[in-house]
Amino acid sequence: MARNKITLIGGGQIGGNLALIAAQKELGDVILFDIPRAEGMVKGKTLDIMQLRPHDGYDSKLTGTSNYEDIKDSDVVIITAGIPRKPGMSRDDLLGINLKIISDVAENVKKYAPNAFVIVVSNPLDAIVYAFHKVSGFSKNKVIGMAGALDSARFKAFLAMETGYSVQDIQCMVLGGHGDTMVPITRLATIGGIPAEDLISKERLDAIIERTRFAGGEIVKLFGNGSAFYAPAASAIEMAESYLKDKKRIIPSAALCEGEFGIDGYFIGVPTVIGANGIEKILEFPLLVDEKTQLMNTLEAVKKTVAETGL
Ligand code: A3D
Repeated sequence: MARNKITLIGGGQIGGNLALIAAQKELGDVILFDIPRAEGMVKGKTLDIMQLRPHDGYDSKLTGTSNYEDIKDSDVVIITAGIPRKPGMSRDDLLGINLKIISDVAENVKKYAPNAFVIVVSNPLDAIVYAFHKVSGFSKNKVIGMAGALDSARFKAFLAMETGYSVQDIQCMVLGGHGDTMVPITRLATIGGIPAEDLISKERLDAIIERTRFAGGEIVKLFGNGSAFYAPAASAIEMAESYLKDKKRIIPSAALCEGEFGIDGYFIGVPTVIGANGIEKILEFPLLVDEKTQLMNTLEAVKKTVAETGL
């Protein structure tokens, strides 16, 4: 059986870690693509990971390239192409630059990998995934934005750090746009199946939610140059794996809503079922009034950035 082909467009911080995790999880052969200026970097990174192969014994092939023909017939494409946030820069400041980049990427993915499941990571996420969908014309089940997987993982990590209990037994869901207006559904956060609200004081829980909202910025500030990359890479791989293995995992992700949660025509973070057909379902459930208000608030923020794309 031929191995799956996983293309990573953008071979920077997240791209390199995507290649490493995809290889270590034995998901398939990896193409790490970047612009000609960065060709040496992606060739070097993939060669380095090839030399890690003898340690785990998996025979996948990793190729660094700046030639779009090499992405031909990919099963999955994960896009991190763009520039990351610098201190003082909002995700929206990135829009102008990353919009041009995503348009070029979308044209090429459409040409060379028209059947791929595409996971967009570049910021501002909700607008960039929208732009990819518009420019490529891909069907809505094949285009998804990674954000909720990361925001939920951050919420889980902070709850584990607060309680000292295993992160494995913590469940959380963060919906909405990928930005400060994201919507953590606090009542659905559980620790060992017990509502977190019953185990942690309101004051501490509020502080954890606030930290989750600004978790990306916290790391941007610490780095001083660039944004988070390990957890974002792991989050996107979790989505790719669910597609490739038809796991039907339920992962909050930016999906094109057409009426779900009262949202129409926008990509926004909602619980998605990811399987062999891509986004197989958006799991809609009743929201409390306050949650609905927060979701509409985040929708306004998403609408504003999408309007700025002019698409
Ligand atoms: P970085 O290490 O700069 O890598 C980006 C790569 O994209 C660089 O190697 C560039 O050379 C490359 N690139 C630029 N233009 C093109 C192009 N036209 N075609 C192909 N590749 C190109 O950044 P990073 O890996 O740290 O972050 C990548 C993106 O992910 C940024 O937009 C971040 O803001 C975003 N990000 C999103 C999240 C989410 O949760 C959504 C989290 C963290 C980062």
